Amino acid sequence: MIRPGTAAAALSGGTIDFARVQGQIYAGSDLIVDSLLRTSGGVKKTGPGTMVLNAPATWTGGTSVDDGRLVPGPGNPLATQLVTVRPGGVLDLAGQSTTIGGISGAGPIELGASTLTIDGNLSLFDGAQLNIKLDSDAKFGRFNVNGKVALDFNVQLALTLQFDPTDGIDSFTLIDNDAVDSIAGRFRVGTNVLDEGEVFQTGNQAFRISYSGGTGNDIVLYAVPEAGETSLLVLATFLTALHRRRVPLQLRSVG
Ligand SMILES: [Ca+2]
Ligand SMILES: [Ca+2]
Repeated sequence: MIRPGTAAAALSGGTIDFARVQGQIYAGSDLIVDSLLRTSGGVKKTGPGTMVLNAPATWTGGTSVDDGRLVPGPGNPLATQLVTVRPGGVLDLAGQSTTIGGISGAGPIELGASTLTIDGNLSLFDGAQLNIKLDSDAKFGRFNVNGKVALDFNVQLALTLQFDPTDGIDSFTLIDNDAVDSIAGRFRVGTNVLDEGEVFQTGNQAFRISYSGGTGNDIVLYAVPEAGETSLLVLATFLTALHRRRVPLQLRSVG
């Protein structure tokens, strides 16, 4: 186990060989890892601090984030890793798009407005939460999955809206799922599980969700008018029609 303590630290070069033992790296504060880690037992990130991995992860046995944050640095260091995000940990893209070999998640993933490409399966479980920013109609957090997508126990979707989308025009492909396999499971917002075609509200914006959007197996959000706007529109149309028909209102006493 490597434990630099509570000060910011760096593993700045060479190779650290854990042999067949799991490499546990405790980050009490910010920890930059430029050293190559070698093990066949996998690597586990613990401690409340943020570990930025800059060296390519060439070990076997997988990677898990048990506590604190794991940030993949530039150059797709986790491109061949299956990353397990445990409930106490966070996988944080920190503003950078990257490729990861696979994700099995029961903790939060901070996508921000970046793209996370998965060269394998995306499997999210109870406790998983996707934090996604919509900066514009072109820049928003999303997954490109070259594998299967499973959202078990209804994964929490937390959107942060940074602009005002155009109703009926703007759409956001949050999960671009390759091939023809359909997505298993559903998103939820708070306690509301989002069914196919359901409209939900984020701030002042309403979205309709589809799990069969794009090429037929992608999760797409469509900007739509708010429920209030829709009912006002319906009421206005009704009143106009009533006015045009000039139907006299008949009052009838009861009893
Ligand atoms: Ca697709
Ligand atoms: Ca697929």
